[in-house]
Amino acid sequence: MNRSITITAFERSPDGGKGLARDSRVRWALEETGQPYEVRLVSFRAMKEPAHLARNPFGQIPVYEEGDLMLFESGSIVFHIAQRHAGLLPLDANARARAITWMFAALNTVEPPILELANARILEGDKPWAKERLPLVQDRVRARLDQLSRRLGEADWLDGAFSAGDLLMVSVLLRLKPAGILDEFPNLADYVSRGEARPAYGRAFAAQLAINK
Ligand code: GTB
Repeated sequence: MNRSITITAFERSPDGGKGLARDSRVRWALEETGQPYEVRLVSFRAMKEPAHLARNPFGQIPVYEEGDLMLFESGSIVFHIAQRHAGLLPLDANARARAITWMFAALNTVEPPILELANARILEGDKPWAKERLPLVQDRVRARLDQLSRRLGEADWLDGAFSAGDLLMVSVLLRLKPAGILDEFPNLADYVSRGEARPAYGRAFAAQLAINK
């Protein structure tokens, strides 16, 4: 059986190669675990057509194909990669459960207010109520970052060695760079920089940039 890996990414990412689209976290996980992969590029129009909807019912990227396995949802894909290949989850059962908890925390607790902020700035910026709402949304992000910052403290990573939890948390926090809020929390800004300095992140970033520059 053909077990080669193919992921689906934007033919042209709206971020112009900043690496903020969610194929980046999947590329990063594949690079951390040393898995070669191919990329299928899709246009916004093709994403809503039946062929792509069969791969992802929400008409989005990323999609992951490996033999007869087809997955969507970046968190699920990173989890799958981390379970199948060494390097992203500890072997000790309790440490593994905690790393998985951080994966969920990144996607379920930290990413939602960050997405809300991105929507408030980009999609709703021209609405008459945008100016009033923006500070509220920014403060919700600050409240989460404050909690995360206190937990991280002076540690390099969230719970011991770098894990899929850090990979997702750094990926989520990267989305804040354009808003400038990350710099209000120096230990989180350093945490993100440590993630970006990983050679696997560098390879993933360069691969998406090569498509989008
Ligand atoms: N929960 C899903 C997952 O984690 O996989 C969400 C997937 C998702 O939102 N995909 C987006 C998409 O396909 C691309 S990543 N959108 C097209 C559509 O819904 O029609 C989100 C994204 C887009 C653009 C930027 N940017 O320009 O900075 C950043 C992130």
